[in-house]
Amino acid sequence: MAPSAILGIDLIVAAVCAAVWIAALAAHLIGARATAPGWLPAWGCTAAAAGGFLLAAARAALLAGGPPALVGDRLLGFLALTVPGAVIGAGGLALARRPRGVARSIVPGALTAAAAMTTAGFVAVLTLGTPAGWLPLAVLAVLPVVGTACGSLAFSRGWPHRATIAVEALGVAVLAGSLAVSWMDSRAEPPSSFTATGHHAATAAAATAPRSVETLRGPAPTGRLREFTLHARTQRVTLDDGTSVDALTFGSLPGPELRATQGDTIRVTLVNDDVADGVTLHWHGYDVPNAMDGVPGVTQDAVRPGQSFTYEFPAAQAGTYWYHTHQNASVDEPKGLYGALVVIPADVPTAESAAGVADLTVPIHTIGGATLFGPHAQPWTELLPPGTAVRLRIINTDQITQRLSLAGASFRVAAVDGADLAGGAELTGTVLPLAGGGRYDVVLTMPDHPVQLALDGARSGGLTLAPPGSPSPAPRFAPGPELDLATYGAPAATAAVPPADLAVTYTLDHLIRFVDGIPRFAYTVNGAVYPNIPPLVVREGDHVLMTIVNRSDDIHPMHPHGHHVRVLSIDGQPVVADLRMDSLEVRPGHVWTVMLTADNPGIWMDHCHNLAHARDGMMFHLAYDGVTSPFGHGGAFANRPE
Ligand SMILES: [Cu+2]
Repeated sequence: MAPSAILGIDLIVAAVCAAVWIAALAAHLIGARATAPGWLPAWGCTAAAAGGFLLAAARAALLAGGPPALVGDRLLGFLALTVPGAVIGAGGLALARRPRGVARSIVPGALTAAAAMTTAGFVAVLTLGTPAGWLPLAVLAVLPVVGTACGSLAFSRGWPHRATIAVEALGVAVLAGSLAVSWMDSRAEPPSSFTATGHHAATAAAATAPRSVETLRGPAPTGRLREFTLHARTQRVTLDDGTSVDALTFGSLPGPELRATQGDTIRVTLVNDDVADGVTLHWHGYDVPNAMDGVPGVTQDAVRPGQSFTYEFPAAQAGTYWYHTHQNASVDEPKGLYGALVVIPADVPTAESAAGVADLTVPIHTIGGATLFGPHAQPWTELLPPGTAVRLRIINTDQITQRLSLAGASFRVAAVDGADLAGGAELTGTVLPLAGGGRYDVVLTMPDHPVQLALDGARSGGLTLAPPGSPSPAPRFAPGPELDLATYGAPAATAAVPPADLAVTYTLDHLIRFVDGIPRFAYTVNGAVYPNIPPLVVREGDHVLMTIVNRSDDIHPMHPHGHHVRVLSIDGQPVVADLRMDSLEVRPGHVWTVMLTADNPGIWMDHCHNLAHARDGMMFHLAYDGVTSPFGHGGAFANRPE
């Protein structure tokens, strides 16, 4: 069984297990009344208790089959809370079968304890996370005892008509316990702590002098200077299907495509006309100097209405990238503050320089119920003569994974996340799953009939490449097997993977935590939420082996800023090619191992690019030893990086 299935079923079984013990307690309490039917206290209790035992056995079998890294905390909560609760409850019922006497008064206390402890066992599933600390577990274990004591007291004082006190005390105790656990794990580290920790602490004295992120700029401009100005503004946009949306744009929807040639210098002036939240420009996948990364509160202050900010960086990497605001990004990026950034290798023929070449950028974005392919909500047709060498630069600017089909021609995936992928086989009918924020460059030779790019689940839209004069039917998604990035591309020399200087594990989860002081079902990294997730502190030149474990029931497109990582394995399967990515589609239950080479000093975000997940906690810093930031969360500029 897939680990995500184990965790999901365990959540349900734990809830039902708690429910049947609460039912057993209720049967006993109601049965104590003179008017209750005689079978209720005897058979009702016994049946519920038997159900509780069977469910506990089911949890044991389920968790025994899961990898310890994924189910360790579940086992801990199960063994410490659910099992003792079931034993105490069943023990109390067994004693009650003896002749009337002292033993009979044990039953309500035992059943209250069973209900409280199995409920705490369920709460542990929602709150503990990995690595599971003993302290939160101890808090959860103590509070059922308090609830049990209060409940038992109600009986010993002869308050059978107020027996609901027992259940209420239980509920209050478990609620208090779960909030206490969530609160403890929500305040692990002080925010903005970028001092060296872990293996570097001993050598921190030898570190370079402190440097501010503001000093981490690129070299003096070289090559041609490519200058652009982007005006961020509120705009009502009429789409080509006739509908209108209230958007935030960089002048158009999507923002203008910025194109440069490798070796140029890119200079972009961002002017905020009237976006009240403030804006920044983050260059997604482009490994810019840190001061140009556009993260409010880390590398700059948000650009308020009427203000401007100039970004400048060398066009060192060729490939397909994109830009978007990083201020209040979970709200404002989906509204339209995004565009494509394309850098062409200096020696490659382009549509401008050579005949028979087509190079189309296809940012895909969902807004107001419409799916945009580029600027088009309606099906978009491009007329191309047969034999044209086509490159489609597909960008997923949405939060979720998008599944694309390309029908009518065989094709190759030539680049992933902007980085060339050599030796990929020709594909036919293969579905391309693309992570939020991710990119594929797909190449094909135009046949003498239409080729259609379509999105799974889209109500309209899509791209048709059609020979002149041929009909162009509306694109439809064509199901097929999915591209497996682990096996695609030419084998890379495994010897080229350097030994790791540092190994870290990040466990992604969905747990109850306090975010901005409010308890929520949050997205956690190692049990904590931003800004309390300890930063990953590295030194220049470090090779960091990162293991990313997804224990939640959502896909998390993890996005390290400023670095491409080399992907070593996906869900345990070694990656064949030299695969470099910046947007990792970590699916539920999957484990990725990647190698990050610390070659771009600064303080960088590493976060889930489902931006709502980032807002709800799934965001931390990759900080180079000795780098400091004068910027902060909130403040006069209301910096909100998520
Ligand atoms: Cu996520």
